[in-house]
Amino acid sequence: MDHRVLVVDDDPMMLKLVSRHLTAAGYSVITAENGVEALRILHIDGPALVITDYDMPRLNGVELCRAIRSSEGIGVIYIVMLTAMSEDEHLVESFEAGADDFLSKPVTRQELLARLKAGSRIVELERSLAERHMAMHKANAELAVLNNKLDAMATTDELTNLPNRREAIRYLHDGWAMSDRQSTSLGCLILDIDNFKSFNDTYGHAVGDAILRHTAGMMRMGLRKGERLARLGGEEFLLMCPCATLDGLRSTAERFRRIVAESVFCHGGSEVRLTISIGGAMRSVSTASAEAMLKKADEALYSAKNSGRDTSIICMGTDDLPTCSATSEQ
Ligand code: GH3
Ligand code: MG
Ligand code: MG
Repeated sequence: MDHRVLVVDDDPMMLKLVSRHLTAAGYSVITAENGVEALRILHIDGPALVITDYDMPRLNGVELCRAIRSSEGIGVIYIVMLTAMSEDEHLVESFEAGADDFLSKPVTRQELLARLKAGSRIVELERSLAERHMAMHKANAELAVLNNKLDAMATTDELTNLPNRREAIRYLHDGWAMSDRQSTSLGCLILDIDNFKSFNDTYGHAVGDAILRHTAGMMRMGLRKGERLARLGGEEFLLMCPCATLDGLRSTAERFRRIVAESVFCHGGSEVRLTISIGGAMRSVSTASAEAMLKKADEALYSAKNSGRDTSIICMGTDDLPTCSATSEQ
């Protein structure tokens, strides 16, 4: 408990009297002869208990109260106004200015100590409330950080750091909804590493994981504005291309196919060549839903695999697969 008291009075006799009572009761007393001096003391780790005279030159008691209450640098302060005048208007003025209590002159020892004791209790309460408030504030901030981490964990694929399957499906629906809202075109691509199983079989699962990370990283670097990439699962990725034209989607698919084909994955001192096959679909008037568009892309991917891999096939939603466009540079 803080046992320091600041006594402010321009009357040296009064300062002496109050200080004597307080010192005898175990308080440590600091004195100031006017409000300006009191403010200076309060700004540098001053006491939380202040007894101030009402009538003082320069800054009077009421002005001192206002200055304390409007100062951000001063913490919890309990102010007792010392006044020779007990007219209601002075009391009201003091309380409105921020005084917590008042004492009428002549001051008796018992009343002075009783009022200060009550003040100390309130200071302690206010301080513990402020501490609790701070602790709650800190806990809330920590919770917000944790929630952000949880959100990221729920939407991120651990292996590749790309958005996960749940996010992929959200991207698909978001894209669909935006295309509805803005009457814009929409395309999507499924990108699948060729013969990935054989890498697992040849080099082991850990190297397979590294290949997945490498491929995801390469594709991420190749992203352009508006394109959204996510891992659908296994060695399959989804790329959403809002506002794409059929030609645009074709060239996007080729861009990604080349990015992977031209990338170098090194293992055991040698270079491992990787390729991907890509199936794509454009939303058309006959595409019933986002899922139907994804299914079309998957069918196109199946065709790409059947036509020898390292290739991309894109189809319009209305097209049957045989008329889809296939592009590759084999
Ligand atoms: P295709 O060219 O037809 O796509 O053949 P593929 O071998 O790439 O495809 P397939 O579906 O036959 O095999 C995919 C393999 O990917 C099987 C599965 O064990 C492996 N796989 C799926 N997820 C992971 C993973 O997170 N890490 C590793 N290392 N392997 C994975
Ligand atoms: Mg594959
Ligand atoms: Mg696959």
